[in-house]
Amino acid sequence: MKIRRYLAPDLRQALRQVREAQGPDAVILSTRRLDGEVEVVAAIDYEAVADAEAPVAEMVASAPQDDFATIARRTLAEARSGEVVSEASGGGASNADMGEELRTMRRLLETQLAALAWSDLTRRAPLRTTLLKELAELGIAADLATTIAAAVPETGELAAARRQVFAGIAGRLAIAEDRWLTQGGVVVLAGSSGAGKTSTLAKLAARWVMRHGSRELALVSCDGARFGAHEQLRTLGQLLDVPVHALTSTAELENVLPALVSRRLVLVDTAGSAPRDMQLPRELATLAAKTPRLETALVLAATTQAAALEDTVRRFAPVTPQSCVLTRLDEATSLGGTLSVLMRARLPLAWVSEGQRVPEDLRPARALELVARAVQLARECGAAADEDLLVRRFGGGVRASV
Ligand SMILES: Nc1nc2c(ncn2[C@@H]2O[C@H](COP(=O)(O)OP(=O)(O)O)[C@@H](O)[C@H]2O)c(=O)[nH]1
Ligand SMILES: [Mg+2]
Repeated sequence: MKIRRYLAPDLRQALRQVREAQGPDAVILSTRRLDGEVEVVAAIDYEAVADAEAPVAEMVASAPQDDFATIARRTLAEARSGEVVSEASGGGASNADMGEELRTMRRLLETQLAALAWSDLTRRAPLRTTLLKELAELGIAADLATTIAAAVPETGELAAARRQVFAGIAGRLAIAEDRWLTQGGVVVLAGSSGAGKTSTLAKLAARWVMRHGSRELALVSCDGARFGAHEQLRTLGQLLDVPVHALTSTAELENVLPALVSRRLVLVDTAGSAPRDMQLPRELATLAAKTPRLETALVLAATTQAAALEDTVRRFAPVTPQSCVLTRLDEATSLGGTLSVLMRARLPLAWVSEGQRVPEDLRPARALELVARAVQLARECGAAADEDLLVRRFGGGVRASV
């Protein structure tokens, strides 16, 4: 075994020296900072090159404790820039091994740094870490939680800080005042299948008739895909004494809408839009460009995973939906993910639906009520964020601000 020590201004240059002097099979035994330089100790075992695969944990453990954070930061910065990895993986199989070792080391260091940063923050800002933990328990996305908690001064009482956090969430939720039932419009309800589009339409239609009578309302079904969808709307139309237009697709809307200009409110039901399917968003975008009165409202179920809700919001972005309706609130076991999607999208929430009864189970959206509901659900479901989760969620974000 031949062991050598290298000194260089940074880790990248030190590693280059190692490779030039001892070849690609050299194993890094330790790294540390010395008087503004990086010292790397490397070894090559000519008899058993296989032994050179020293566990990364040993390499890290051999680094002096006081220099750990500094070395780690630098290593991370360099590894992130891709220089070390790409250099290491530029040669043969052993270089690839070295690249893999560095990547493993980077992951290890990232975890270590996140844990260090989180425990440091817990010591320096206990109130903020308590708030971050509670936000994680609500299910609020890490980036939003970090921003919301950072706006609360560390000096106050926990109860007051909590109120500020709730107000922070509520303030980021855009709420749309009801215009449909007061002024009318051409409202297209869109979203994934089963989200509650037809039920919401029925609830809105029934409320309109109760308030204004049936004369100025028209219903349009563009759901030619789902078996019985047209009949469902026709039955509703008969009950409310309102005309129903059954179309096979939204593309036909353009021909039907001119005949409905005298109707103050036109409610349009659409077929469920599948993940990644852009057909309906495209058709609606084209139609919206030609029909100023037309607005799209996304119907989002609170029981849907945040990623799927985000997909719906992203796909319908070309249509620029004016608002959304949140359904199935009564079935949700956590609301943080859904609220995070709404906060990010800044999509004004007009109504919330919390049951199947027509027309009772529909209420105008209220931001603080939703936050209170999210808190209540987290309490009822015993949501708990353990230390590992908090480190993973916030260690990285906190590190950037340390
Ligand atoms: N529990 C509950 N069920 C709902 C809610 N909204 C709709 N549903 C039910 O969900 C199912 C699908 O609703 P539907 O309106 O047909 O969805 P669509 O495919 O988007 O038109 C129906 O059985 C509805 O009664 C709600 O807020 N809460
Ligand atoms: Mg439907």
